[in-house]
Amino acid sequence: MNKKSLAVALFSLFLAVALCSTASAKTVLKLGTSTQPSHIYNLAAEKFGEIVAEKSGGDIEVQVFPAAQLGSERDMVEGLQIGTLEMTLTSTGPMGNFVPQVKLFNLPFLFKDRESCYKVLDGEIGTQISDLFVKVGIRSLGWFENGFRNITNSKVPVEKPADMNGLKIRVMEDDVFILTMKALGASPLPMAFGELYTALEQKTVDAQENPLAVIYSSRFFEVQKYLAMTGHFYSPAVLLISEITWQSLSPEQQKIITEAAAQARDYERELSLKADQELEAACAKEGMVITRPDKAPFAEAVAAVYTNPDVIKAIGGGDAAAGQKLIDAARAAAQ
Ligand code: EAX
Repeated sequence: MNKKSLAVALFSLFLAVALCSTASAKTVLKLGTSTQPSHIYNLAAEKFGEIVAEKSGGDIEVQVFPAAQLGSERDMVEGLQIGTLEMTLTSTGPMGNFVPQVKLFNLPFLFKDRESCYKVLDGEIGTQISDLFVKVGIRSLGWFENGFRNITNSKVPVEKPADMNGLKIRVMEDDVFILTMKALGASPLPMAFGELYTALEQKTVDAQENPLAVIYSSRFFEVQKYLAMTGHFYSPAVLLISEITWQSLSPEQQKIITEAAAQARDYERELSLKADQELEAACAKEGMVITRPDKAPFAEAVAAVYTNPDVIKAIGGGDAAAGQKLIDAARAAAQ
């Protein structure tokens, strides 16, 4: 080996070592979601990543994996618990299986409007509930937004609860959703979101319900003719980090992540509001037939969910009196 090639070899070795050591110094946080890349969760997750990268001077890298590439929402929360995944932005759909008190937010027609959602979620009740997550190995970085959910189906324009009679509808995996759809006369089928498009396409189910931002980004208009603006559930989302990951971070890194999460939450809520303002027209343009039913008969039909003893007990974490107290407090604050 002559001097020049020795120098080149040494330099390459130096570079390789330098690159390796930078790579190992970097903290990589994988963040999974269930929705399509253009959905607001992923736009907010990318924004979160940008803020974190900037604040940490590139020391922390957030890698976003949309479309259930890392598993269903439930799988991802389980991954957080055992430390095989660092972060997820998920609906509260599966969360009641981990922290039953979250079922409170799954109650139909609980919130009057967005303002009342934020008041409850960002206030005492929302904090009290998200503080419980740490006990099951996950940490909440704030309540984000999935949105007010509306019903789509391939069979009938829904104007009143009776129109839902017998409709086979996919719901998220929680008994509060199942009970609500049964009270409306439909036949609910719990299913992970990742299987939904195919189930609608193959007509395993006739119907589903989701916020406009999900309906549009998942192109459900290709397989669903009718959209009823029922707004029956307000669906919060929550940004979660594995407690194992959290404890491995420095206080400075934790601070960066907390601050970036708050900024990304505000950004995402704005995107969600904009989606609600714009996507009804966009769905109509794609050929959906849209109805705007009177919500009162729907709210009346599902009133029994609030008095269901199993639901009340679950919301209280096994204590019916605590559950009732939480429901009353949320209802009072949400109006
Ligand atoms: O979190 O499962 C659902 O219908 C959710 O709304 C969706 O995965 C976004």
